[in-house]
Amino acid sequence: MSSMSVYHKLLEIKQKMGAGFLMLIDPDKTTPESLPGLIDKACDAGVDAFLVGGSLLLTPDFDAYIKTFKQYSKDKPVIIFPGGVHQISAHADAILFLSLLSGRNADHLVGTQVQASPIIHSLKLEPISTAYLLIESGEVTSAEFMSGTRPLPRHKPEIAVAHALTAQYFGFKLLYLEGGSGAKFSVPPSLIRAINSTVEIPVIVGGGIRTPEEAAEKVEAGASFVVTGTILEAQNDSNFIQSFASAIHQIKSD
Ligand code: 1GP
Repeated sequence: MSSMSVYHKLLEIKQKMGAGFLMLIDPDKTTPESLPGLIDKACDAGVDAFLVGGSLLLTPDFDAYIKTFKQYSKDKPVIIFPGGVHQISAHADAILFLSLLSGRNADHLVGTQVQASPIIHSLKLEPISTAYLLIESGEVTSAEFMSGTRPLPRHKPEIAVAHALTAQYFGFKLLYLEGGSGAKFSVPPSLIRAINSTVEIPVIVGGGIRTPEEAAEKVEAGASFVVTGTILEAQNDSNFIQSFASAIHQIKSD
């Protein structure tokens, strides 16, 4: 990795490609044997960076997992997407330093982060401060259940915009609109549009995105980054991953 921060690398990807394609890998859903092939395929097919993590994490040795991951990820950033304080590793390039701003559970707003900060500091891991907003997506998701918080209503953009503005005024660097992994319905473009026309923070959209067309729709609405996990794990096919990359990258910024 170059000395440029991962955050700036992400901004550069957005600037060059119009939007970035982030692939979420859940350590609980991959085996050490399948990992090299999967990462290799993803890098060749146009994935810009990897998010690694999950809301449960049954995999016993997260550190070793990330170390192995880094052996295959070439120059693509490996960013931890933590489900808890046990998902921190010095082998990653950065960590999304999340605050679950849509919820009112103090542990997820600031408590876990206070436990994690000294560890992140001692490991010299780059934290990327990210406001995490759960958006209602048709049924109870793991993120909703595990955090014990209610998601924001999907058809009340003014509530989501108020949260997004709060994130901006707090100084968060990224805003993650999350439908939840495997969500029935992904985040509506109308909501992304409302947020994007009000705040300046780059927006990540993920959860339940199953087709390249749906991914493109998020970018057209203003998403700077699109995350897909479940569908790529299920299909595990180069052409399919490539079609997502083309859909996300086709819309260039001015
Ligand atoms: C979940 O946004 C990510 O945190 C990705 O969701 O697994 O549904 O693609 P999917």
